[in-house]
This record gives sequence, structure tokens and C-alpha cells, in this order.
Amino acid sequence: MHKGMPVLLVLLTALVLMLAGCGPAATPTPAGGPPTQPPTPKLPEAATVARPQPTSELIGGATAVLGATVEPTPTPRPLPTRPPTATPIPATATQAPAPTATEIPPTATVPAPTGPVEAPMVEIPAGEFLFGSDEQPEASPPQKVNLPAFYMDVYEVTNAQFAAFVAATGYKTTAEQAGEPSWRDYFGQGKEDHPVVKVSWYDAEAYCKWAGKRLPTEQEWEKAARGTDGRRYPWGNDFDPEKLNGMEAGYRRTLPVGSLPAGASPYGVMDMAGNVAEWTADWYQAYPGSTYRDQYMGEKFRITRGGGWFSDKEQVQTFFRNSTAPEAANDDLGFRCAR
Ligand SMILES: [Ca+2]
Repeated sequence: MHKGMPVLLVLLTALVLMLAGCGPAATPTPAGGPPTQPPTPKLPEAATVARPQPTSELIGGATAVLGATVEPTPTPRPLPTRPPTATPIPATATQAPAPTATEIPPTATVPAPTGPVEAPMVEIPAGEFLFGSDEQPEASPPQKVNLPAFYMDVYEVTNAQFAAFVAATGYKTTAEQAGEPSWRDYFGQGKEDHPVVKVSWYDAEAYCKWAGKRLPTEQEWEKAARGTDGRRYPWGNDFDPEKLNGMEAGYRRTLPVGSLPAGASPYGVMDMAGNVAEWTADWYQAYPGSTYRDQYMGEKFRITRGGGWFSDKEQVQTFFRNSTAPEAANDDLGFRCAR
């Protein structure tokens, strides 16, 4: 063997080894598996469109009725801008006292009277009107009655007004004296501008006297509600559950006085149908010329008029007579005063 062979072998071996070490290296797999796609930009969340919330019990009721015609299901994103369905009513809107029915926008609010001196009255002019109806035996026969001019409270007496009377006089109502639920239970619910309830005829008379007024007679009450054209409801002859707080409207509670101005009488007197029935000065007795009699007639029961939130469309008619024991105190019975 050539003496240089070992060196050559060593070199060859080294070459082979070197070639083996420099073979194609495996391509490293990127960590984390297949490459990630660029992130898809997230769509911005659609803005929530807040609907105007009712600001009072009245508005709430009215909105609920209106809301029934609005599609309540969620709208696919993005939400379209849609105009409000109800005209926002400023909380501080004011209204001139005793406007006529046709001048009152249907959504107007009426400020709550805060005291007797602030209770607006309207003059009911002297003259004839149609009193009574042959549709109710107790209210027959219908007849023309001529009354001198008088003034009528535009609104039912409120809790706030009655509270002012009690604060000034220390008066205790018939119900309070008997230890029964009283007007205070309702006043304590934030219902300052609701009609006072749980007041007896004696309580009503005492309030009106303190305020320099008196309870209206039955004839005065009917004229203020009915006007001179013999209408069936304060607003006209056709029943409309949206113009009063009666059974058909479904509120099942009192509303702030003057909440439904579309139901005003021809003289602008509010809530002469519904909300609360109202004490009058008169006993339940037969009308002149009437042959109708029943056992409750006489000086036993006082006439109430107009029906309340629990009364149906028959009982809220302008001529409809109801009567109650003078010491009774109900949660749908209040009053207003005349002068
Ligand atoms: Ca009423």
C-alpha cells in the first residue's frame, strides 16, 4: 500500500462525513401550526336607540296605547334612525286655565294646582240647558232648566289642595275618625296632583267652605258637564274611551287631574266623566214632574255625578245620577267646588 494511502483515506472519510453532515436539512415547521389569517376587523356594536320614556302616569298610559302600533321586535344591525313616535312633552309645559276643549292639544299637560287659591274656576254663563234624560228612570223627565251664572272648579280637588286644608285647620275626615283607610294613604304615594279620595260628603263640604266656595248643586254640575246642547258626554255624543279615565280605558286607578283634556266639557271643565265621581250638594230625590220613586229617595243619600275610574260608559253620562250615603268614603269618589 502506498504510504500516502492512510492520509487519503482519512481525507476521503472526512469528506464523506462532511457531505453527510451538510445534507438537506428538514424545513422547520413553524410553531403553532398553519399560519393564521389576518384578524377580521370586528364590527362596531350598533348603538342602542333609546326610546323616550314616559314622564308621568298620564303619558305612560297614552304611550302604552300608542306603542301598540309600533313594531317592537329588534331591528337588524345597524339600527336605522327612526323618528320618535310620540311628541316629547316638556315636563314644565304649562297651560292657561280653563281653555275650551277645541283649543287644547291632546298631548298637553296640566300643572297640578297646589292650593285652593290656585284652583282655577270657569264661569258657567246664565241660561237654559237640558237637564235629565228619559234614559234613566231616576233622571227623568228631561226638562229645560234656567240657571243663573256660577263658577265651577276646572279640576277635581287634589290631594295637595286637601292637604293644605288639613294643615291649616287640623281637620280629620270621616274615615280618619272611624280609624279606616283615609286620603292620607293615597296622598302618601306621591299622588299630590291626583284627586283626593276617601272623603265623605261632610269632608267635601268642609273643604269647599274653607276655600270660600260650596259644593255644586246637581243641576249646576250637569250644566257644567253638558253645556246647552243636551250632549251625552262632556265632549259630545259618541263614547270614546280615550277621552276619560273610566272602566273601558283600563287605568284602574286615578290619574292626575286634567290628564285627558280632550275630554273637557264645552266650558273647559276637566274630568266631568270619570277619574273620580263627585259629590254634589243635593239629596237623592225625584225630579220635578217625575213619577219614579224608590226606597233610597229622601234625605238619606247624596247625589254623586260623573262616575269614576271604575265606572262604565253608561254611568259616566252627563245626566246619569248616582247616590251614596253621605258618610261613605270610597277610592273612586272625590269632589270639586262651585261658587
Ligand atoms: Ca270626575
